[in-house]
Amino acid sequence: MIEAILGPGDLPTLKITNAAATATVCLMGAHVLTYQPAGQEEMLFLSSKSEYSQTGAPIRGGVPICWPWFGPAESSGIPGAKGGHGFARQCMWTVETTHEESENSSTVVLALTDDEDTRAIWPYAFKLTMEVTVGDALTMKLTTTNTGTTAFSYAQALHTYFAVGEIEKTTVKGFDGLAFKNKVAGSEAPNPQPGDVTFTEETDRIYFHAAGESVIVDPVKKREIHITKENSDTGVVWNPWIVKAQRMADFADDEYHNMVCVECCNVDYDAPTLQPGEAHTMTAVHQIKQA
Ligand code: TA6
Repeated sequence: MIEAILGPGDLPTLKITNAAATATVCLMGAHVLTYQPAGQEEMLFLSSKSEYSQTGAPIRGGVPICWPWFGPAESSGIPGAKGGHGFARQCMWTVETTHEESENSSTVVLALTDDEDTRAIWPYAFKLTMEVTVGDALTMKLTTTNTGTTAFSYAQALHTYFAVGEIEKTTVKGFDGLAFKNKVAGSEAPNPQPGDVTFTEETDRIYFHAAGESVIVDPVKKREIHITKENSDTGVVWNPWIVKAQRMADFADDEYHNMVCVECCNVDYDAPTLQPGEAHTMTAVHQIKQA
């Protein structure tokens, strides 16, 4: 079943229910808020202090879409840029299609096109679609089409917040041996990732040549979350830890214990450039497996 409901903050939201899972997708930002497979705990983290408004802070948790820039506006190179991670997550998207493929799979497609407000920030014609398939996995396909007459470059991320039992006991596999930028230190790390990613401090890393599968290993929830992707060569792992958690008004001080972001991206050298008429699709598949 796919229902139009008023979600948190009375924001228009699609509620998707089938035999395999339930999920909710807010039209503001085409923002996946929740995804819970049948018989499992919720996969995503949502802060208890998140705002839900078009004019306030972006939703803190779920799957924020970062587009057409990643990171602070100041470093985006876009004169009209305001705020972190682009404007797409604070625009109201439209529902393009909904489809129930089977009793175990449902797909919704949301769309965003340029308008005078977006063109005032970023002077290009585009169509964005976010295809969300809810089944025994959560699959998201983010497609950018250049509908204008001039080429443009952009950066993007599916900034997914995962619920974990305890960050200090959580490890993330799949980045072993990869070079990365340590955003906390503000520099490229001198050595590649040594083995699994573990968490003992604020962790904010952009991994390069990270096209492979990653796995969040959560011994407390006794589960693994497997992440595979297409057309994404960069990835981000983030946990704010103590001090940054205290600085975020839309994030409870102790919530850093129970979340980790593992993000599928096209950033840095991996940022796409589209000629008029060209399109690019980044796909991410997330599936819970018992540990
Ligand atoms: O992806 C990690 C990151 O870039 C961190 O540096 C931190 O800023 C996080 O995103 C949250 O960004 P936001 O704009 O949603 O507060």
